Amino acid sequence: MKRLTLKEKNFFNSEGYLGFGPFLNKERIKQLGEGIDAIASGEWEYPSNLVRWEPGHEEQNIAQGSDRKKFVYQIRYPHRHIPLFMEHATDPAILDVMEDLLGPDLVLYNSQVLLKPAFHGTSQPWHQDAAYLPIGRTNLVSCWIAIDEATVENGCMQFIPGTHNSGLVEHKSGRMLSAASGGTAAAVQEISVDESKAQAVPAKPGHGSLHHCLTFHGTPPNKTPHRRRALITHYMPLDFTYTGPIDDRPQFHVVRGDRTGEIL
Ligand SMILES: O=C(O)CCC(=O)C(=O)O
Repeated sequence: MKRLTLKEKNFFNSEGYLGFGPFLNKERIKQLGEGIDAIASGEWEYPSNLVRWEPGHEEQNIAQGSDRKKFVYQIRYPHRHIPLFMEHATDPAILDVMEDLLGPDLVLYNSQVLLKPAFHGTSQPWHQDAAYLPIGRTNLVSCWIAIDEATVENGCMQFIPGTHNSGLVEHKSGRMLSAASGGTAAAVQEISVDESKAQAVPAKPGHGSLHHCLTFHGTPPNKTPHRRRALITHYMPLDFTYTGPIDDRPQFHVVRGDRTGEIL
């Protein structure tokens, strides 16, 4: 074991999630937070089709300036466009934990930033990540890290323990996620769960949680004056298959093990 205790690993295997930290030091949290803000405010050039907006604020994508960042809901794939986020996705502090859960060879599937602006950050309905990810025949584990303190009130992660053993359940399509021009709109996928079983995992900046791609999870809306930004990276072993449209197939980076540096 590199970073987890046996008890933590056993908890993850039986419950399908684990609160963990710290992953990041203060300096790195500051750099990543500034990077996220620079993309969201339009200060750093970023493909507009990879930025999604809070419902009802799509028009903000053409406005520039510091207010713009108050309406960004999602920044997709930052590791593909900005070296700072690739450094994050390959940070040994994360990969050591992933190795404990997934074994010695790790492939980076993707990254995203999910933001919950103060007062109106919308909820992320209950779902399984596997409903969004066209990946077959493997385990996939997501690493969710808070950039701002995440509390129950401003939208921390919540999990339904043990649900990673349920297989992929049917999701229904909920509200639409809109992208700026050229981006793909997509419906939020949702399931109903027994919320009385939900376990909230609040996180200080730089701390977070790990979850299996079949674990039911979601986040409540942010009704507080405190914004909540989180950076999420997804990892899997080498034995994955890609089941999505061939034209959309991303590059999969091997980030740990004998084949580190290969692109699959
Ligand atoms: O950060 C959020 O609001 C939701 C995160 C989530 O659903 C995920 O990482 O799969």
